[in-house]
Amino acid sequence: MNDEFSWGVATSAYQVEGAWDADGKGESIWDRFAHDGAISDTGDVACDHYHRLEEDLDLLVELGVNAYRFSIAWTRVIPDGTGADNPAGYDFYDRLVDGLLARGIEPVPTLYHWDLPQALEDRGGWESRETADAFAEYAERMASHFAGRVTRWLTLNEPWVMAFIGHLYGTFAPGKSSWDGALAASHHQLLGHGRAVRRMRGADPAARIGIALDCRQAVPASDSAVDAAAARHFDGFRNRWFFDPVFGKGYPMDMLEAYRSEGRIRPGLIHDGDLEEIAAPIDWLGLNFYTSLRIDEAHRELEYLEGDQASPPTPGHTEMGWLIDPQSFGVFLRRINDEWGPAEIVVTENGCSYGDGPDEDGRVRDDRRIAYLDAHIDALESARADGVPVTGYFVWSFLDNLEWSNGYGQRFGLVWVDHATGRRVPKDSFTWFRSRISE
Ligand code: IFM
Repeated sequence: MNDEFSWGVATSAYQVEGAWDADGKGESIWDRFAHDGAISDTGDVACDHYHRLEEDLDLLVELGVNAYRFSIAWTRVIPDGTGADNPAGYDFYDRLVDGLLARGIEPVPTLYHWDLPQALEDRGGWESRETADAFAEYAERMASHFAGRVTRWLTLNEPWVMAFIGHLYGTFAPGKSSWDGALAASHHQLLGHGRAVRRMRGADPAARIGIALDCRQAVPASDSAVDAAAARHFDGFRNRWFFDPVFGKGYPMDMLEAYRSEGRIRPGLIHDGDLEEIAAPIDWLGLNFYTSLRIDEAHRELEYLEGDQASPPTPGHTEMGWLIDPQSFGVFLRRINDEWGPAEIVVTENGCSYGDGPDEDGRVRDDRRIAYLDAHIDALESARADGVPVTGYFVWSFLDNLEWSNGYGQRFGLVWVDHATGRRVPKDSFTWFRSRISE
């Protein structure tokens, strides 16, 4: 692991790789969801990173980063999720990892960025306890295969999104919608995380393992007691439900009681010993931060539908409709340190969507992205100066990519991608980031 601060960029497999069925890859829930027409685009080609690997690795060198966060597509290495390996899939990630190491860039893989094998979904997916074991088995195989080459790992990316957008709102794969299913999916992901941590340590004692949790800072919309209570409830739904058990505090009692009284949790979901397994000590926390929300009584749970779809974007918001609030970034970093106390925090995602493309002279002038990133890095530096142990920062994203159900219309990259041809054009923010991290 680097002793120096990690400056990097992040991507995920389904959003950039393409080659959805190449060289023995199995079908994932996102392949199925997109092919069923649930979203307007597909990741079949995406940024064609699978075939443009060398070009993209060279771009990372040009950017000057010392770390690169990517995800492994489970179905590329184990097409059915359990059982036989696919050697060609391992070969792709070997080339990626070795290509990074040869260029002096640390590989930081995420094991699960929402692309569950469809074969596991057919057996119940994350609503089934068996998926936690399948995940732990897959994690162990990866840790064993990459031992000596990969040190820092992330188990899950943003389990809240998979649980609630995938299983309650239904706008992400697998497109389900029930409270008890969503809470089962959240619990089994966390159980899979805890089991994976233990098995990965057995496979590679040198592995340094974390999880990437996303958050929404919840700010009461007014001074009223009702809005304060709504913000607290929202914080439990969105943040504490994941942070508390990972850091050994169990599920927040207020949320357990609320969910039980509303009949939202399946009886028997949480087994004796599960919370101890989920709290398997981690070496570092990955934090994904984008925005905050003003919460009132009417919006105490439906944040994604109500908050994220603001359209058209207003000043002070990105093109996702997300409020720009670097101050809340600093608040949340300090809170993590005070409330959960991880040894290290790495900001595994931070960034913004703006559609700026090449001007007549071919240059992409994305000044709004530069302003967003600059303000957030300043907030991070200030938290560090106050003693918050932040050891890395990754921009989301390296390339303009498939923004899930928003398709290719939302662009988060430091590199503009022409999705018709695959042509890459580094944006002004690329040049700016290179110079900011070399200061
Ligand atoms: O694109 C996503 C990413 O996959 C997970 N975190 C948030 C990003 C922007 O929505």
